[in-house]
Amino acid sequence: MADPASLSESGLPPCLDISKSCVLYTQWRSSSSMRVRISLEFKRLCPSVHTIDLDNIPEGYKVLNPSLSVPSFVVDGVLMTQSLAISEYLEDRWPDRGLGRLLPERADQRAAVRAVCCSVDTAGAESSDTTCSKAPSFA
Ligand SMILES: N[C@@H](CCC(=O)N[C@@H](CS)C(=O)NCC(=O)O)C(=O)O
Repeated sequence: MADPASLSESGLPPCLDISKSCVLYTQWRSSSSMRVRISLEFKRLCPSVHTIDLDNIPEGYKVLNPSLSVPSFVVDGVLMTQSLAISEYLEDRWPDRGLGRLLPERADQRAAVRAVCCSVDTAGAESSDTTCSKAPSFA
């Protein structure tokens, strides 16, 4: 937990600029991308952020991530995919940053959190109305 003396005017710990080494590729209607954005916000980390239009994916992104999905997180040129894996990477690399831990200390409690994450992930994969490309467009 952050030392109260280190909080900014907003009451939140200050952001750490990681934009030189970390890039997030995201999409506003992507629940998986939202998961990573929440983890980054929780850790108060600010990567470089690029929005990918999933209906018109740029050629460069197709080369970067041939699965053509978001989120992608690139650290020092190394591609990471899968929102849960990216969130656990953030936890492993910056365990005590920002608002604290994403995962509890106790092994049984970590298992419980991971079980919830897996069930949300599975529910998303099995539900057709969470397919991002089928979400309504308001443009
Ligand atoms: N299990 C993956 C799911 C990634 C995924 O399916 N992302 C969706 C957006 S939520 C996507 O990019 N779909 C491609 C499309 O809609 O064209 C994760 O958690 O990152």
